[in-house]
Order: sequence, then C-alpha cells, then structure tokens
Amino acid sequence: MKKIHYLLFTLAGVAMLFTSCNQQGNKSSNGALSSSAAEKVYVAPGEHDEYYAFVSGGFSGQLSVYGLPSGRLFKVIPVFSQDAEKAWGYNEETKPMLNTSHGFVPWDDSHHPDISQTNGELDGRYVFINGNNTPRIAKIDLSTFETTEIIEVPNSAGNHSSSFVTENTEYVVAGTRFSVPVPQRDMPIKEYKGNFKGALTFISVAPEDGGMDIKFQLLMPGFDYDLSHPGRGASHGWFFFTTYNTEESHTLMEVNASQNDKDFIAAVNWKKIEEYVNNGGGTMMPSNYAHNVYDEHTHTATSTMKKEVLTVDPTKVPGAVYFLPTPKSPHGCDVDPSGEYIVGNGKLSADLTVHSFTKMLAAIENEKFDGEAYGIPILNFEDVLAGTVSQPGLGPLHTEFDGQGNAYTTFFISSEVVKWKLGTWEVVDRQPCYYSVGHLMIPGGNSRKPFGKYVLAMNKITKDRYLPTGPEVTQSAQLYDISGEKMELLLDFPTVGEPHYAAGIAADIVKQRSKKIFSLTDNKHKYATTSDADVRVERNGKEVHIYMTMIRSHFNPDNIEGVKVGDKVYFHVTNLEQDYDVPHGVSVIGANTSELLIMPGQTETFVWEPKQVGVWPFYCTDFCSALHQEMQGYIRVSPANSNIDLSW
Ligand code: K7E
Repeated sequence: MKKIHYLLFTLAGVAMLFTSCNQQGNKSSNGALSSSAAEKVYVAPGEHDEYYAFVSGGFSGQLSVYGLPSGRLFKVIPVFSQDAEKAWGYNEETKPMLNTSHGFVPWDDSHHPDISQTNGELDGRYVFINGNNTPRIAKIDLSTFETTEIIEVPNSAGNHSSSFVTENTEYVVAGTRFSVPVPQRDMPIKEYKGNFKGALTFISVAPEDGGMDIKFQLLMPGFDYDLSHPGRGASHGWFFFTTYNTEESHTLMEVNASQNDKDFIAAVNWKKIEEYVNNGGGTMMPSNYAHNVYDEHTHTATSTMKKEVLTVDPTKVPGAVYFLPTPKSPHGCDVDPSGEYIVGNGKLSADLTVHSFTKMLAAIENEKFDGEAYGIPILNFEDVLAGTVSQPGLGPLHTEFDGQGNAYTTFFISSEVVKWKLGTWEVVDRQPCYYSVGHLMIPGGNSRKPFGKYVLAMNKITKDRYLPTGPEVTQSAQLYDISGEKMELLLDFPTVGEPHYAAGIAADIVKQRSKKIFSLTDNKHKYATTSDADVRVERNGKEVHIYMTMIRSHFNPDNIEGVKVGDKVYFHVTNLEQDYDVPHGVSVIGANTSELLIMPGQTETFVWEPKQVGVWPFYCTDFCSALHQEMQGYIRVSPANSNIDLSW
C-alpha cells in the first residue's frame, strides 16, 4: 500500500475551511425563494402528504416520521431509547427489547434507516435502522409503526455502515466502524495493526415474517468500514463498503488515518459467500449477542442470548472480496439505480470518484491486480474508474439518484447539494444548504426506481435559521424541488435529534398496509383481561397482580384495597376499545416508571412498589372522551403487617 502524504487538506485545513464557510453562511439570507415555493409545500388542512419520510433520530436513538412536502412531524417511533410517551422500555412488555450482551442498554445513536425492497423497489413492509453505539439492527413493522425486532451485532463496534438492504431484502447488512480484537480480549492498543478485525455482518430476513438471523460475519482487515450500499440490477449479489483507515492507525489524534492517498471500497460478492456457508464453510465462533423479538399477538417481547456466530475468513473464499482504491477517506458509498456506478465520496478529495461495475468485473476476469492487502486482491484504480466529477465542491459525503440519470451529492464543507450527470460527469446545478449538510434523501433514491420529485438535505448546523432556543438550536432539514433542471429550495423544517439519513416512500404504499386496531379476540397476552367478567386482583406472596380493563371512560376495577407497603403491584391493563385511534393511558402516583399508552385491543403492564400507606389515585393520561376527567380510581395501601384482604 502506498503511503503518500498529501498537503492540500490536513485536518486543520479542513477545520479552517469549515469555519469560514459557516461564517459566510451566517450572513447569507434565504436566497431567492419563489412565491410558488409556499404553494408547493402547502398541504391543506385535512389533506395528506404525498410521501412518508423516515428520518433517523441520531443521538435520540429513535426514528421520526414526517410527511413530505409539508415537513410535518407525525410520530417518533421508539427504537433504541426508552420513550416515556409510549412506555417503550418502561413497561414489562417492551423492556426485553433493549436487552444486550452488555445488559439493559436504553439508549443508542441511530443513523441509517432503509426500507425493505422487492425486486429493487421499495415495498413498504419494514424500515430497518442501526444502533451505532452498542451495535444493533432494529426492524420496524410499517403496518403498526412499532419496533418488532432488534438483533445485536457481535464482534462489532460503531455499527455505522448499516443498515442497508439487498434488493429483495435477502439481507440487512451491518458493517463496523471501529475495528476491534475479535474475539474481544485484553491486549495493547498499539498492536492494532494486523490484529484488529472489521466485521461485516449479513443478517438474513425471512421472506414470510421478516424474522432476522445472522447468516454470517465476514472478518475483514482492520480498515474501519464507514458506509455501504448494495449492488442492484446487474450488480445485485455484491455489496460495497467504504474504508477510511487503511493505515490501520490506532490513534486519529493526528492525521494518521488520512495519510494514504487512497483508501478502499471493499466489493463483497455475498452470493459467493452465501454459497460457501450453505456448503458448510465458515467457522463458528463463541460470541454473545441478544436477539429480541416483539410478538404482535402476545404484545410481549422476549430476549434470547445467542452464544455463537458463523464467521468467514475472506481469504478462504476465492473471488469473494476485492479492494477498489478510492481517493482520500471515502465516506458515502452509493450505487446508482442501474447498479453500474459505485460513487465513492472521498471526504478530503477535490473530486468525486465513480467506479464502474462492468470494468470491475472485467479487471477481475483478467486477473489484473495491483497487489493485495492481507490476501485480498487490490484492483487497479484506472481499471475500475468510470469517471470523475472534477472539483464539484468541498467535502463530499453522500449521493442519491433521481432515476433520470442525475446524481445529487452533498458537500459538508462548502455546504451545498450538487447535481451532476451520470456518464458525462458534468455538474449541472448547485444549491446552498444552511448549514453543513450531511446526508440527503430522494424518496426511493437508493432503489432501482426512485420516486424523484424532492431531495431532502439534512443539516448539521442550524445557527440563525430559527428562533434561538438557548445554546443549541433545533436540528434541521431542507426540502428542494428537483422536478426541474434546477433545484429549488422550498422549505426548512426542524427535526428530532440529529437527522443522519432518511428513507422516503410514496405514502400510498404504506397507507394501505397501516393497521387500525389490534383485535381483542386475537389478544394472546399472558395477562390479558378481555372481558369485564375476568377482572380480578390476586396475591402471590408479596406480588399483587391487578387484571384491569379500560374503556371510555372507566377503569375496572377502579377501587382496590388490601395492598400493603412492601408489595410489588403489577397493573396488567387491557384496553377493550375496538375503535381506531382510541388509546388510553394510565399510571399511579409515585410510580417511577412511565405511564402506559395502550392501543385498542392491547394489554400492557407496569410495576408499582408503594412505599407509603394511604389512598392513592390513578387516572387515564390520554384524553379519550368527554368523560376523560372521570376516568380515574383509587388504590388503598395499608401497613405491611395489616390483615386487610384484597378487595375490588
Ligand atoms: Cu454521513 Cu453516520 Cu451516514 Cu451522518 S453519517 S452525515
């Protein structure tokens, strides 16, 4: 591997450029917003948006749902972080979803949502999203907008080049940002080079029920795998990953990890590896990881700790992995709708590099290699290069496609979206972002059939764009119309947490799948009380189980006596409503858990440990009817040695 110091962009230089750009940005205004911009984003009261946008919540750990073009926020779907509003991670049913091999981890950093695909087109069944910090992949079911499965990714750290799906959702793929000792062990950090590994994990998704399972883990050299994208069309069967630390530097304090003129895009032929493992290839390695599944019928999650994972050494599968040299710390790795072009966004490069899949295959066929790295062949840069977009901007990060032969790339440092043409590589338009854009999203823009029409830029810095709210201003997205030759800025809107990536889809595809209620007759929850005849309170030693129902506008039972200080009181509450959009909430004074928010037909449980004698109230927390204020009850708590029996 070549070690060439480049002088143009030291990290310090980048920082200076970044600062000056922002100062300039602060002074600039809206630019010229056309009067039709307002009309284009106006969705009249009672009308629906044309697209759903699922926007990652970054360090909130969640996934938020917006409508486009209006930018209206519809829902925050709890995924990796506890959410008091929905009791996610607080009630007994969902706590197991946040279980990991490190214990209960009720927070994460979510970056990249991706919608399931069939034949390379978005099918609206699931959204997948990665937890970056304690490596996990979650699946959200779009019929309920609930997280229904979370699988931990072992031997990984900084689960960043995730969670992107292959074109029939055969796999959701997770790559590690940090290389680590595999298996984990106590060793000197300085001995990183040659010893740390980067795990690229292929998680299979069952076609019928979407069940996830780790099929295999490819243990790669410790180059740090930043982002990834599947091949599609002609390149279906391959997966591409950017690397940014081919120096295998264990410290990024200086420019250690930016010395190489070129890092690599790793091209992985997963079909070949799949065949290899199906024929008994690979090695089982002891590894603990949690696999958490939420069952829609029992409304309950179970967490299973797995003990081993199937690993694959890439050098044992000839023809499975190649390295494509790509300039200057490529970040995003994006494949165009035809599957021919693989765009490497070299963060510190003045140009954008586009590789050709056809040329890559030809070079492999001719065995034209430029050496190897740890036994993996390196292709010649010139042999695989499709073209270069010259000096389009500073600090390219991510690219999306409109399906009309155009690509759109974000530039973090020069803070803009640049539109360019696939094949001719000419820049045709550029629009500023306020400020310092990260990802961008075109609905369907990473599928074979983008919907086009809009691009959403997700920005890192907001500064003066909104009313000030103390030292931190809201995170932000900007919507541009891309239906014409020139992009047109239409709208700024605030977002939840840090919006990294987003996935957009035509609303009609999701709308028709959306569930209205959970059927009470199908409620298989262990503690469900589906009729008022079954309402009861039971004692089992110091445990008290309350089997409670709720319907507009009362609890049953609403008066409970015989509970004692030192008891552990379980409220198992079933919402008997069978009507769209009528959840009820409940909690009790002093409960240090969240309220429950129970959907029609569902049962949820919270635990209350009364510390003081008295008569304590509980009430419905979600406004449900004109008699909502009357939806309340009392629970009497007596001394621990009292002999009052349970009654209700
Ligand atoms: Cu560029 Cu985590 Cu996708 Cu953010 S990453 S920007």
